[in-house]
Amino acid sequence: MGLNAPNFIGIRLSPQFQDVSLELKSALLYRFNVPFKHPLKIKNIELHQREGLILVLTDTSGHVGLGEISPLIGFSHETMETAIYKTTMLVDRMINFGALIAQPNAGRNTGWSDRTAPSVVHFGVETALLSLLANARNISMGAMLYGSSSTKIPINGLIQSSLSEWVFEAESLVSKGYRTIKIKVGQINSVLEARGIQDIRGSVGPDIRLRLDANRSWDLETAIEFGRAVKDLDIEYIEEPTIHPEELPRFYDACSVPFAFDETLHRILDPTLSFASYTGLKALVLKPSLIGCTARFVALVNQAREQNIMPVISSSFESDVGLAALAQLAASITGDKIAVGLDTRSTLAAGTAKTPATIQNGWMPVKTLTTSDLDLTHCELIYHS
Ligand code: OSB
Ligand code: MG
Repeated sequence: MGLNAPNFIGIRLSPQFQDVSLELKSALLYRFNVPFKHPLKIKNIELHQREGLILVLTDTSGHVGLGEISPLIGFSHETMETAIYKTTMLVDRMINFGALIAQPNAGRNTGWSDRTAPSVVHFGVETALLSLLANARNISMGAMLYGSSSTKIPINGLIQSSLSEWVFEAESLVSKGYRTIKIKVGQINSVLEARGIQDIRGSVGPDIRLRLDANRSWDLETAIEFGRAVKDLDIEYIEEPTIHPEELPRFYDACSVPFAFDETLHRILDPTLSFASYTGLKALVLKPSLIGCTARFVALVNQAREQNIMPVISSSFESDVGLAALAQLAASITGDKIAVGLDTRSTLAAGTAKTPATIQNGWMPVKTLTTSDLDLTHCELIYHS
């Protein structure tokens, strides 16, 4: 990292963007509500629709940036009302602030930023600003941060169905071209689930990568029992197998199945804690809308890279606008190298863009979005300035 990396609203940009500045002119905030095709069950909560906000920022030169702010019930700590309140406050403050200018080496607060804003608000507002800067230069927002970007990214196909459909679903994902599959476990009996994973491995063969996610469903003993039953199946990693993340090194000691942090990264971590002390830690699953501001997201990516841990960008069931931001970030951070967790759009019956980024052969095309790409059918304008 060059010392002279320009810092824009607390985000370190790629060194060629020393002279970046913008002055916001106006903002529109839409509230959307789209149904899930089937009720989505996460953490014992059943969701029937996805609600969220789409932020459209315009600067004084007429460039536009889009962002999405969609708190996920059961994962985000804030309600929609708080998100709306914090977003409008932040946007008002930015508009009144005047020119936002990148500063060399700036580590300090820029004056308008709100340290108490929820991470989902940081994600939406910061990606809207980055998307504006990127649209003005005809590049992707990942390139604003990292200088380059791939045009498509590999995706881990997601299996959330019940055990009896796992093998069918896995085969169907493989026939569609996915090379990495993620299966949600920890839903029913762990012994049966371990057998289900054995069946999946038996049917997809050795070349497909298998990731598992237990969402902290198990006590240590159950996790180890499950781990031992799948340890010869070449599991790439299992996300959050135990209720208490402190127990993960013991889990790995007992069964040698690599694990990943996901939920654990959604709270403030002890800054002296090193990931290196977690033997068996294979990946950080990074959901930018849940882990804090972009600066923290970038810091976690860098920490992962330094310690040879895979950064795996993942969605929180955002609509098209949020997914486009995540895809652009992933395209610059892991590019065509690491399959990422963005196979969530197909759970929604509708979206916020006219043409969603369809996954083909297990790859998602990386697109930038602007106002003409928006589908506002499911949106209601709730604020403008
Ligand atoms: O536990 O990984 C999770 C989405 C919303 C909330 C939690 C999770 C998820 C996903 C996203 O699984 C898809 C993926 O990571 O492949
Ligand atoms: Mg997870």
